[in-house]
Amino acid sequence: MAVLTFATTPFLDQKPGTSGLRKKVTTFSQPHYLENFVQAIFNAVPALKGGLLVVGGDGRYFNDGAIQTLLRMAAANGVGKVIVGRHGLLSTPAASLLIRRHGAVGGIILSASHNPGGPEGDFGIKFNAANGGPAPERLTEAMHAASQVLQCFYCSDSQDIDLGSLGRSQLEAMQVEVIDPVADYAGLMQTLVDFDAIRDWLRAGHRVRLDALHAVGGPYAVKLFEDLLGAPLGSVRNAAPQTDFAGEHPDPNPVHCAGLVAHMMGSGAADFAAAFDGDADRNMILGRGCVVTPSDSLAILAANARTLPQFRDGLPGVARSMPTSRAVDVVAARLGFDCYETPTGWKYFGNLLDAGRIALCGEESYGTGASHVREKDGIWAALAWLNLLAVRRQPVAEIVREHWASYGRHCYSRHDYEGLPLAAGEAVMATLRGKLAALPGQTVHGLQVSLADDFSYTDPVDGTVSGQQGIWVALADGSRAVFRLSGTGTEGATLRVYLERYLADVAQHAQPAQAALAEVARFAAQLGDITALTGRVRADVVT
Ligand code: VG1
Ligand code: CO
Repeated sequence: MAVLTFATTPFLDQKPGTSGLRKKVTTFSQPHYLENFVQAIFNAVPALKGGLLVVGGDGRYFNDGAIQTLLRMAAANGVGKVIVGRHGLLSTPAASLLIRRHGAVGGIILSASHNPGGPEGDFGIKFNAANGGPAPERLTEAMHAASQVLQCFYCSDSQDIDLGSLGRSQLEAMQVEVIDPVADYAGLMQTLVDFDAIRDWLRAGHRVRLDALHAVGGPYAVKLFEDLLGAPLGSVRNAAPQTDFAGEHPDPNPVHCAGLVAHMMGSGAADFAAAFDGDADRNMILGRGCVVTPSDSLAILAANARTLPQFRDGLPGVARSMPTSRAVDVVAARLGFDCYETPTGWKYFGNLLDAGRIALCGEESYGTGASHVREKDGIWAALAWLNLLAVRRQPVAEIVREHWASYGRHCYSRHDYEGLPLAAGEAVMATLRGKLAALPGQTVHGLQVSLADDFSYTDPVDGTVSGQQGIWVALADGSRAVFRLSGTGTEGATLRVYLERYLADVAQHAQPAQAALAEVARFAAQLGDITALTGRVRADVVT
């Protein structure tokens, strides 16, 4: 074995987005592309020399080869020890847990999360810091900067490591430990959630359906829901991780999980269902005859926090990303804890969680999580909901209705315009920015604007300022429209339009969200000049 030095030249596009560097597999498999970014990580995080690194991925196409390269480069860069999941698998929340539990300097997660996989699909790589959370902006900026001046990378010429069997081996001077990807995580869950209560609830005849969407959540879900909680075999669907997610989109929302939604709307529906994304950090919660919006899910978990052993002592505070509905704000105000509004992306919750200011947080994009790790956690969210059902002994739909009756309903929807030419996406944002100053007081499509701004966030813990995080427009009737461009896509631009309308009157709560939001949707489309600037008359994905 020998450590070799390879001369290289920078790739100009190695700038991490909302959650790591995501590109097409075809981009990542160019000579030196992966190696350059991995070397940029090592250059930006010198503490990895001699330190402990956690490595794993969601098992998508390119995962296997990339992990071997990563291990050879880690050894060549002097990493002391690597902990890696068997077969190179780790869900994102499990990786976060391992970093924290073993005192690692950080972790490298190979995932493009909810993006499609396969040779024509997407791949991604992200670095999580010692707190287990996604690298904060200053660190991703340092990685990007390192990638732009890169002249060489270091790699061992060793053989592939056998990742199929548990145990320790040596690669150059680096120790490699292959671990069971599920064990620590399953152990942690049992300290947070009342498994006995859920077992009783299941024994009473309640049925659950969990859909892993052929992704890494499968083994975790089988262990927790079937093995440990005793749900019948087969309760977890699509449980075997596949490199191309069976050609499907591993994104748990009603559009990409139409079959699951149909089942839950039908006569033979289970009592509870959930689906997870490619790296198992997202969740969609469903009950018989209902899909719970992620914003409502966060608010309902916050309102019922004390039913969960993890939150027995109550919540210090909660946080949501800016486009997430304000349903949780209303709960926080009534129950008397703080509520923070952060930019989109889990990295912004890290400081608040570390400082103990919040213990629960979420995003409208089917992300919910808590202080037990520093990532959103799909399986945990499903367990927290089951805990709630086991305590309240009511159907999901009834819990949601009662929540709305008590707090009012925040009707919510996200309209995505995908695969736009970059210039078109940027034109919509520029047009909106140009209109901002004059907007308050104006009437557009019959709706009056009360306030509007380009969201800027000052981290209350370390003072970091993040500007231009999305344009929000608040209407006089309490509705809101938010506009931003996706930072996880790999093709052109994706424009996200987030719509919210507050209905206090219980007599209005039963209406379908799209009907309740129709006016706000027209307002937003007109304000952003979306048809004129993009040529699109309607959104591609409405969730
Ligand atoms: C999207 C979501 C965001 C989420 C991010 C990563 O980002 O909107 O809320 O944090 O994906 O989630 P964007 O920039 O495309 O809107 V995951 O499950 O892909 O790690
Ligand atoms: Co994800």
